[in-house]
Amino acid sequence: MNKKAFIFDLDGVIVDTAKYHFLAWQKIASQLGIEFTPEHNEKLKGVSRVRSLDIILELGNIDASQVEKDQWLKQKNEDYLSYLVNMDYSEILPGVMPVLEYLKEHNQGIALGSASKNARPILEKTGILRYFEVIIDGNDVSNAKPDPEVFLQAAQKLGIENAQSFVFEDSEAGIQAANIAGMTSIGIGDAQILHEANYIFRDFTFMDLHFIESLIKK
Ligand code: B16
Ligand code: MG
Repeated sequence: MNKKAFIFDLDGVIVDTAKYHFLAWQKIASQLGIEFTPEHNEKLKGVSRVRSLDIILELGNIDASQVEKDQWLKQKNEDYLSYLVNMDYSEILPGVMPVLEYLKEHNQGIALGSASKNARPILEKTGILRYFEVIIDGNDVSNAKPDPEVFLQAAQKLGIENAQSFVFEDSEAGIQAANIAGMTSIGIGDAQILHEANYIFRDFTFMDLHFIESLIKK
């Protein structure tokens, strides 16, 4: 059987939670008097919560104690979670469902490979948890993207070779992680930011199911 691994990032690929991360980080940044723009936010995509805070503090040249950092991390996550309360099926990005359905119908390996520690509740709230045979998230890995750990674990758990694995990613760090893992990287988003990807699509509505069919047959 031609079973391949299809590994999906979550934020920015399946759902647009990046906008909620941005709002929550922006609050912390403005509290600290740091200017934090959507351009800065690009650097946080796919990056862990702890590393994201460090990047923001570096932007403002702020030295903080661990106690202060823990407080801001807690505040950021509580604020972020408050945006997720009303999340439902309607927040799944256009074009994602036909791809998940197609892969399921064709008995392909489907995994989640996300840096987020909130991945499971998001999949539950949007009602798509059942599509995923394997979930590897921020609770399972010790090395953040661009380290390939999250994708390597996903493929291994699916029992599929890295070379037979395809990764959908919206972040530069995630594309680098997939490439380092020896997987095929498929960028979802801005072609300039994701130029290192093997394939790039503006979003899933630009991806024909024939493309997925061709990956399965590869
Ligand atoms: P959390 P992904 C990543 O998810 C986000 O892109 C990134 O902005 C966020 O900081 C990270 O998850 C951690 O998320 O605070 O929920 O644990 O894109 O890898 O699915
Ligand atoms: Mg992402």
